[in-house]
Amino acid sequence: MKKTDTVFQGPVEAIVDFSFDAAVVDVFEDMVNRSVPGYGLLIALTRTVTRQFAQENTYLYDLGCSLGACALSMHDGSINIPNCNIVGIDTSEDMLRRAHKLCKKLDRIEFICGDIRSTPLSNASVVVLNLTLQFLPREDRDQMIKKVYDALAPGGVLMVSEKTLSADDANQELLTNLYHGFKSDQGYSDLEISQKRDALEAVLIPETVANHLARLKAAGFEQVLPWYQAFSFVSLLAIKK
Ligand code: GEK
Repeated sequence: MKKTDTVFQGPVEAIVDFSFDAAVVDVFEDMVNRSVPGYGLLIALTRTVTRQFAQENTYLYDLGCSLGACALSMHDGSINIPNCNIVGIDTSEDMLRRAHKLCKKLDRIEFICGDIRSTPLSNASVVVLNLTLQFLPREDRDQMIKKVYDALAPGGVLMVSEKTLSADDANQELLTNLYHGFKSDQGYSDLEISQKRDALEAVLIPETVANHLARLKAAGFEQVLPWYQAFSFVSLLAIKK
């Protein structure tokens, strides 16, 4: 059964940087569903994108896989494609311990505990960075995206979903207020919302959609498009021709 996220419910004396530790893993499904507007839809549409782009005899990568929600969708979306194997990669052992349990009967999915910046990727047709790039230091992001481009076969796709920053101050303020409204609607108190925001401040560094598009194009992706948005959460597709 899903446990309710109460990580930031009580007053925290000193805010420490957010991390994907055992306490977060324990409530992760509840936390991500109540904190990312449209999370369930993004996961469901990963299956649709996979069905369109997965190629036989290739790997499908879920980078920063957490509990493997995208890996599971990629598995379902590639069910009729011969010899497609799914690889989920995450640095958090606590996450992967649970991901293994959730996916243990599916022999096409494997999980690797490692840093996506240094784990080799190759022969890919679908790569997903769902809410993960935002946790890498900014200076490592160009190289990460280039590495994905190099690992993709022609016709392959990268799906990047991120919390983004608006280029316009008034729009940023409006989207922030709407997002806090969404979190209140999910039952989070003002204290929980502000303590979580403070804990994420130094570790989740959002960028503008224009920055993301420019980086994807600079890496070589020939077709790049935003295809989904819920408040500041935006998803982009980048296709290698
Ligand atoms: C989902 N994609 O449910 N290497 C590997 N993993 C990393 C790294 C890194 N350098 N940095 C962070 N992570 C998931 C949700 S959560 C997003 C992704 C969120 C991992 C980190 O351990 C965590 O599991 C994940 O990236 C980010 O669709 O909770 O907002």
